[in-house]
Amino acid sequence: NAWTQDRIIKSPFANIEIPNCTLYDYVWQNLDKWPERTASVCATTGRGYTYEQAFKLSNTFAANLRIKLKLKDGDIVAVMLPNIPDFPLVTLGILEAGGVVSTINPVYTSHEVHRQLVVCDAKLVVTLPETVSVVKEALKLAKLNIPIIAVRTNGNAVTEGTILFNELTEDVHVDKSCLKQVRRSINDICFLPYSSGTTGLPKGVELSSKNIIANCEQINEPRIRAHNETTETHQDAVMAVLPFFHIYGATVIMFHKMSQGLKLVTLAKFQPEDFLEALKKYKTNLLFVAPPLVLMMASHPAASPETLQYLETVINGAAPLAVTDANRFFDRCKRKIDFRQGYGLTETSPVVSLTPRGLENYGSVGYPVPNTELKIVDSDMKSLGPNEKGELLVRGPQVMRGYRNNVQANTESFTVDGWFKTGDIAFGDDSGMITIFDRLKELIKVKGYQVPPAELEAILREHPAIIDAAVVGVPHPTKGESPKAFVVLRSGNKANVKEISDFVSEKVAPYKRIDDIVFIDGIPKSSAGKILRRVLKEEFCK
Ligand code: AYL
Repeated sequence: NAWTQDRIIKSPFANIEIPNCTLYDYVWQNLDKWPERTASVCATTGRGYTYEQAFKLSNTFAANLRIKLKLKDGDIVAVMLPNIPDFPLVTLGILEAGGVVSTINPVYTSHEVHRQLVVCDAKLVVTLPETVSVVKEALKLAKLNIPIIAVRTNGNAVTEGTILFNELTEDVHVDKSCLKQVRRSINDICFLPYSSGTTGLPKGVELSSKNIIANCEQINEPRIRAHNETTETHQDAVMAVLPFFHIYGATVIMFHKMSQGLKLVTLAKFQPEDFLEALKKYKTNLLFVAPPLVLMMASHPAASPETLQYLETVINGAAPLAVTDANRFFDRCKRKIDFRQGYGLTETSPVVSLTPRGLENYGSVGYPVPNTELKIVDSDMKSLGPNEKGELLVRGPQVMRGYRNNVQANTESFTVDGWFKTGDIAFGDDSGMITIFDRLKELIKVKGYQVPPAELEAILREHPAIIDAAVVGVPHPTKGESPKAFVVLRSGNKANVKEISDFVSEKVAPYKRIDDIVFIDGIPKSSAGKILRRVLKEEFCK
């Protein structure tokens, strides 16, 4: 009886209460139980912070954001950082100061950063010395003049024209009373990541404290939680290789695991050897992954049973995983591992469903987490029953308030009775167990990262020789998918694949690059002018 008479799939787990506090208070709620424990540590340098240090430095940072940088309640701060041990300090400090954190991928180009800064109206940017020049270029493009805070991870980095993070965290004499004036409540937006949703360009996803706290409590349900309790004598170590700038890393690894007192082992730059070495060195027993990482651990020569010996629980999410790849990984471990799968979206903070402990069905994404209802509908929005495939809809406290300043996208993304449309095609079995079958939306996922076709199409159309373009995702053996472009040249114009590919590469992060380009005479479109992506896929990608 997972299915109601109205064909709604209910969570098999008991409802949970959502604590009434801000995300900031939620994360630090247990601080006095483990002040001396390590909160975060860099996997390659060993630099890190205890919980008490992290709290104190972050608290001073918060006061200085109010005093020196005049941050006000609800101001947006762009955070463009890789996974460094300081990431939680930066984020929680901004939240404590009443700000909203908008994360940016640190491999973004100035073109991509500029777009996001303009759309989110940031008042401040936090980045590494290494990426200050990209940010400066982006600010120039955006005609913005806002302060840049640089987080130095080694003493020598050049940081001209920036404010140093450590100067804002270390002056102990700052007057903290300004923090009493912060007026933020559970329903206020506190995190603003970007997602393209079902169609178009990346949009700001408005997540409140309540959304994220709800999701932390949902994944803390005894049958689905992935970690062991922190005690006098025990602390789990979680490998933070998935980026904190993405909601999966932010909620599931950073916010939730810090609220539970785990040790975050941060890896700033992904190198298979460093990653594998750190798994052993820090005895990380908990690991969150996306499919390409599973594939790597199943095939890399250094991924031995010895290297993998401390892993107890591995949870995959962000893109579909082939069961054969999961099995190859188990072969490498040479022992039984608690391996599970989660499903969700940036718009849902992110977790919608998870496989509970002991459910060995690696093709499924499990059951809806507590307080979460699902529905599967056909193209006329009629509800379907068990084992029928259709679009998956979600209702629950983790669903975003909406896309920032985008009435049209919000109208398209929610039904009138408040269901969020995921754009994924799924089915549920009699027990309510969900399997993701396909993607209805145009979004492409490369290594679990979003690649919105509309973004690449807009860049292609800026090329002087191109009159029209369309981009679709095609299966890729290691990345999951990769973008393939269809290009229509202006009559009398010439351009080759390399020229076009280079033109795009200059403007986008490496994982969005296109090297598969096909010239065609016209892009198939509907009478309303929408690109018929299915037609392109069926005609050219089989
Ligand atoms: P976004 N299997 C298949 N597709 C998936 C899966 C999965 N397990 N998880 C996510 N997707 C796809 O916003 C799906 O198309 O968030 C979905 O609409 O970058 C899209 O990715 C959302 O992409 C976890 C672990 C959620 C990870 C996440 C993923 C968040 C990705 C819950 O426990």
